[in-house]
Amino acid sequence: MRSGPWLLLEMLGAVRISGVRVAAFLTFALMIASQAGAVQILLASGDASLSGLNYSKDDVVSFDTETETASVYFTGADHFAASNEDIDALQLLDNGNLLLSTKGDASLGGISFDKADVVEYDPVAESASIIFSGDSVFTSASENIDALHLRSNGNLIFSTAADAKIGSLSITKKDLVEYDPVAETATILFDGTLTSGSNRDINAFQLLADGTYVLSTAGNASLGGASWSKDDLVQYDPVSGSAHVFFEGANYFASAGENVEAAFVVGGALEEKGPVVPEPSTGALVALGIALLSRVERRHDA
Ligand SMILES: [Ca+2]
Ligand SMILES: [Ca+2]
Ligand SMILES: [Ca+2]
Repeated sequence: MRSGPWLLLEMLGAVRISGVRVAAFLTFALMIASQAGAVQILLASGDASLSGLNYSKDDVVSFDTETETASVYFTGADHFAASNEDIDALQLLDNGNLLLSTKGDASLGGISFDKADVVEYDPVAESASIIFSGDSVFTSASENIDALHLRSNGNLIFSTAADAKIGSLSITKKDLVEYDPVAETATILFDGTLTSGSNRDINAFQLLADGTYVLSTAGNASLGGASWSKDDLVQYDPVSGSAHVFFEGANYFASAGENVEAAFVVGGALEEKGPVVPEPSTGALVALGIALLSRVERRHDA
């Protein structure tokens, strides 16, 4: 099946030889529109209402950026041993298991863990294992992991909810740390002093396939030309230093001041990078197609 430029060339061929050329352009415009920016975001927050869906702080919600609808992806009450647990970091693994951390002590899949731990949970088998034991890594006490991403090489990238120490390494809640569980070494991946704002505590993170970051913070923050609130999600390019908001919570949460505390973009890719460019509507793409068609026809008539 042809795609991209090849398909475009075939469409242009259809314009010259076919009586259904407008339909061809409409099909092309609709195809582009349906591919533009359709992303599934898994997220967790406090008890909230998102796009009309009421959910709890122990749930994971799936939000579709194209249809702007939300559905419950993981119902905490069906899995946690106790009610009112609070998910504060998550990642969906390729095998369907969830990596998560909670804001307090919790039990899931027959094991108990605390806020500094990262747990891998199999929601089908309802079994769990601790893949990162915070208390055996942090030199400081009572730490809380509030953002995480397990790399394919086995390293765990995380943030903490307060200043912390791993050996001689001092960490702030605004930083991202990469921990190598084999060498038992930790390094600062992202220096929180790069951000500005009232509360730059990173509380959601994902490393995307192209090397860019998904970030959220616990308050208002700015980085790379973008400013956002705690209910937003940002994509940051550490190479170019640019950032843009790709999920604006104020558009979808029923209440102001919600806090996205965990997020994972399914598939690990966002199509837009760099500064925010308003996405063209289907109508605009159809109009562009018709305008191009009339130019082609005029040239053909000349
Ligand atoms: Ca935690
Ligand atoms: Ca943090
Ligand atoms: Ca947030």
